[in-house]
Amino acid sequence: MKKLKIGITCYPSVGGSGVIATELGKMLADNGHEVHFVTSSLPFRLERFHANIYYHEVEVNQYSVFRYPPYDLTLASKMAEVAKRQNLDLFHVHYAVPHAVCAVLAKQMVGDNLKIVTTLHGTDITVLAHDSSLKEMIKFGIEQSDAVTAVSNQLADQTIELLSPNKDIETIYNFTSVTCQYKNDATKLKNIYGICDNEKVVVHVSNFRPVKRIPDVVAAFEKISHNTPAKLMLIGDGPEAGSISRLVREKGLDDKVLFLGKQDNVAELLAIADVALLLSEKESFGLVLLEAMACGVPVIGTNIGGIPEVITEGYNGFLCELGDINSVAEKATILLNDEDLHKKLSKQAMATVEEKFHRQSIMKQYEDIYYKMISNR
Ligand code: GMT
Repeated sequence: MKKLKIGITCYPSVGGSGVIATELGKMLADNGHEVHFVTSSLPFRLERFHANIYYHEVEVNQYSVFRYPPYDLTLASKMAEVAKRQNLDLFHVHYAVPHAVCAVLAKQMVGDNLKIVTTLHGTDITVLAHDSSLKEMIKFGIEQSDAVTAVSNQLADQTIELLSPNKDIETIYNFTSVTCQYKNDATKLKNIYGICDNEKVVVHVSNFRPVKRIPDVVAAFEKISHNTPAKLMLIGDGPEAGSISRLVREKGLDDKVLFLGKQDNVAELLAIADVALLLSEKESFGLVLLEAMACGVPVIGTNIGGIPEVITEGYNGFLCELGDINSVAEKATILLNDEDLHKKLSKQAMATVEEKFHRQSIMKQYEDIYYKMISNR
């Protein structure tokens, strides 16, 4: 099979979509394809040299004639320039707005041979598609793409329901490159954070947006800690960080909650966790659930969005209804105090990652789409 020249555009900062775009790019490069990232800064997991990977920075200039810097136009122009110069076969963009729309513009500048694959990750559908000023633009980005994927069936269905696009949307699940490699260093790390041997570790990882419902995580942890000696690790940062730390203080939980901020290598921290909580009100997939499972950590999530496609009740974790703190605390308490059950779910969680979300098989699904599009040229 001919190796491809693939452009990738994503949000490079910390976040599941950037992680997926970067890890997929690395796997494609390992498989012999030439991969060109066109982004506003270096994607955070692309820190080291990687053969077959090139990085093209989008530099947005400030001109006094513009009230706002023209990021989207500069990106489209950079995508066209790279596509022409490197003779790219396709652009794989993450998010319909602005990235798919920028790719459409780039394609118009370069010619029809450049194909566009758009992956929907959630927010452009679950939030922006409700905004009438953006709805038609999102639909346009989807319809003008040569192929469109969504990270869960629920997101694909929701997109069709909201936008009725004249385009098929294929589900390709997320995957993770995180592995269980740090489990043996757990005691050392627990000592560093002052976690006693008898204490269980509950973890939540997110970008601290209101949609993640961190107050529910804190409330559930408070109930868990009544019966079970435990610590809560909060990993990440974002708009809610200040109010959450006030909430923790008001509840008198200061000595039980660790605020660890943004962390590049969550796998090391997940290695000391006993259960991960993701109690969001919107979540198209919940990549952090998969990362926790890969580290053998059973998960508890809300029965929302794509989460039920990741969590199988009683197999790799538990599902609870949105806001049902009592049920979260009850299920977590059972899990944390039943060693055999915990062992079984931990093993099954790792098996889920290998079987349903296997990284190589997911890369292959993307590759198949790329080759199908190229063959239609
Ligand atoms: O959850 C976020 O706010 C970040 C956002 C992103 O761009 O990374 O996450 C979305 O994409 C992830 C990767 O596909 C999914 O795992 C998240 O569930 C999705 N977030 C939402 O749907 C809220």
